[in-house]
Amino acid sequence: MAEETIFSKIIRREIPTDILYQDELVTAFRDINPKAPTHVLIVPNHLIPTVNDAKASDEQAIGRMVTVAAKLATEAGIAEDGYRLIINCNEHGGQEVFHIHMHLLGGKALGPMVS
Ligand code: IU
Repeated sequence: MAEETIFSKIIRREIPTDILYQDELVTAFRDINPKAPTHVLIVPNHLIPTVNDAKASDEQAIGRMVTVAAKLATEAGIAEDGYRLIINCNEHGGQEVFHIHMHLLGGKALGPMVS
């Protein structure tokens, strides 16, 4: 069994967090250390440590992460200008919290991806 992270506590609302959206599959909340005017994390409610651990049975939750990101981008008024979705994986990807999360970043021109 993978070890829970702080995100499980956020999902269960055991830690005060700015939760923007929650349903039976995913939860979205503001990143505590925003890197852009809009910086939201969208996570599956059940623990999947990394993208490498994603199974066919996780596809519904992972797909929901994308549609919820688009909904939140629209609500934030950044959909038309555009935004970036990122999922980091393991050390080279810069993953720090081992519970899959999609970053929704926008509200300014982010420029090209860094190498
Ligand atoms: P990463 O993809 O694992 O590198 O991103 C982790 C993100 O989780 C990072 O942007 C943190 O600011 C964010 N975060 C958070 O929003 N709340 C927390 O309690 C913790 C990390 I720990």
